[in-house]
Amino acid sequence: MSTQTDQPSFVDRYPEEAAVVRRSLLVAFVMLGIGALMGLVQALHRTNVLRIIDSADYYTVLTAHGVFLAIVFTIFFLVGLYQWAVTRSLDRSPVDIRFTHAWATMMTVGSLMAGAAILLGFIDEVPVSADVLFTFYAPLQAHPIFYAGLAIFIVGTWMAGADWFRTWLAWRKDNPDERIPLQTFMVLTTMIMWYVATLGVAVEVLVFLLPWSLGLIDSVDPLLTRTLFWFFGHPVVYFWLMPAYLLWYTVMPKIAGGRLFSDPLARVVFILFVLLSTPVGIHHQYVDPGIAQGFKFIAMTNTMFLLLPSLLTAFTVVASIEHGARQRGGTGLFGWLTALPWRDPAFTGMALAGLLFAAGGFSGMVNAGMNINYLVHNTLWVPGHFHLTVGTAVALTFMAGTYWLWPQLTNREIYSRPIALAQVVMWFGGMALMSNAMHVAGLFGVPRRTAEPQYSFDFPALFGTIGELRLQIAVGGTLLFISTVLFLSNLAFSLGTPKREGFGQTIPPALSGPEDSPAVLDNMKLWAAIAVVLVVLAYALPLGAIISDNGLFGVGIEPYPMLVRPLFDWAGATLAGLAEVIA
Ligand code: HAS
Ligand code: CU
Repeated sequence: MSTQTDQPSFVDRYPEEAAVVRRSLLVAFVMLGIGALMGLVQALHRTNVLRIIDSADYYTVLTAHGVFLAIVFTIFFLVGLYQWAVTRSLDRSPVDIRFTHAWATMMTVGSLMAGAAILLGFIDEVPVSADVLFTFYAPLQAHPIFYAGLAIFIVGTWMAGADWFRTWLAWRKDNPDERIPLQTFMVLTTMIMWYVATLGVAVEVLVFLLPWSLGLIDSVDPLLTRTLFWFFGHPVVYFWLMPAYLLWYTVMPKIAGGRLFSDPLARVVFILFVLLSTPVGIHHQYVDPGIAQGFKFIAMTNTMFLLLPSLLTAFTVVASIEHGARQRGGTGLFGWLTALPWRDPAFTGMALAGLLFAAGGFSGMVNAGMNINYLVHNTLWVPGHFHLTVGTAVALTFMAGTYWLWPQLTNREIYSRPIALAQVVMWFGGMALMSNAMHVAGLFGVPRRTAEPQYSFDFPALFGTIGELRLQIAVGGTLLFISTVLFLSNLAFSLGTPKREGFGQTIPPALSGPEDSPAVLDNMKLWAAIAVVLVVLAYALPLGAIISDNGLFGVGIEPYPMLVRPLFDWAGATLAGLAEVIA
């Protein structure tokens, strides 16, 4: 958290940009609150501890939980953080701040549309619902407002990326010989990955799901739309992770009292994500019929390479905080650990997030193995995995990062440091309990995504091992909910702490700086081009095979007449009307 400094804070230097960042974070936190409430409801429901909803509404709750947290909370936090990072590291305002407001508004409107479509599902009298879960697989179908909202939200993120690229290009004109500052480098590489990845979901939604839910086409092919979804659905997990990595690489060493160990390694890591994030999506489809084993094998191999950037991150980030600890007087092989600023919730939150990510990364490796995946796929193991990754590595890092960032955005201290510390520790404890139990329950075959998991095993077993796991999940989920309430109320009270000066922060240069890294690393065009080639190699054949087997809209369904049929109907009716008038 902030210590007194004589630097002007971010909000003093860039008041309007700080307002955009604050607003984005606030939207993120509102979504976090709603999503967390849904999480509590479903954790207690499916463990049969407390049932306040009808099981028929379970998918509405689960969809709200997944979309509000995994899509809206994460991405709104990302755009706020990245706006801060670009402005700060280039020391420059956006080229046109109206454009910045425009994308923030687009994203908000899109989220409200998709969110409303989901929540209206609770009201039986209203014919709008979107109980399609956060993966919105066909043949589950949502109201068009859901897909349209999603599309608008994504266009908003594209505009945000364009805004940051524009700012960087303007900066480059004035600083032609300088290396891209690390934080901006991270933002730009993340966005290149995002542009490539979102092509899949854009085609899925605009060409298939939206026209289908509008009734313009009769059917879609579930395999094709799923494959397009996972084209996007794997890289989206790095879209959540990369802003957390930005905080781990650039902020965490600073809070630990040290410096980033290696700027070149950090650049290499982000480039590896650009190259490898997308050509792996089929690892979510190992059990899908209709995709040849060979393509699944290629996806598995690429996934194993994709472990590299995170393993490099584990090394670099731990080395950087060890440096910090030694600067603070820490000694010994492991003794330095005690010299870290454990009373600082920003540090402790990020460090605990990293620790649980080591476990989440391990369960990711298990998922990625084609043969072992058959054991865990569609079981509670998978939610166990992603609550450690997106639910902790990402979400806890974002909350911890907020404790550090918020005073710089508002000139107000966080209301209570001890509550903040308790909050991050409670998240760690709750998640350790819940995720571990989910992993184990998954190995017992307990399925994911069902309100009545007991169908899959004997009721008496509920009182045995699985019964205990059930309680661990309920207790863990409750702790997570309390932790979220503490986070949000601490922040709400921080809105009222007195304003003062002295919250400015600088980020010290890396031990091995950009001058040590080859200039080619900054060649954005080159990496974007290679990324596209790899995606084409990984996806052209499987997509081609699916389309040649099933057609675009399902076996035996001719897309052409279907797409133009409404047009024909309309033209026919008009002609008939005209003929009548003439007669
Ligand atoms: Fe995953 C399913 C494979 C990472 C999220 N994943 C999911 C789903 C989600 C998700 C949401 O191959 C479910 C989707 C659905 O609804 O069906 N995942 C992987 C692999 C990785 C991985 C190989 N996943 C993530 C991340 C996510 C995420 C990151 C979100 C942010 N995942 C899969 C597969 C499936 C899957 C299959 C499909 C399963 C199925 O059958 O449905 C890797 O990227 C993981 C690499 C990570 C590591 C860990 C490195 C450790 C670090 C810690 C450093 C420590 C620090 C602390 C900083 C190798 C970096 C220091 C502190 C001190 C005090 C010293
Ligand atoms: Cu994946």
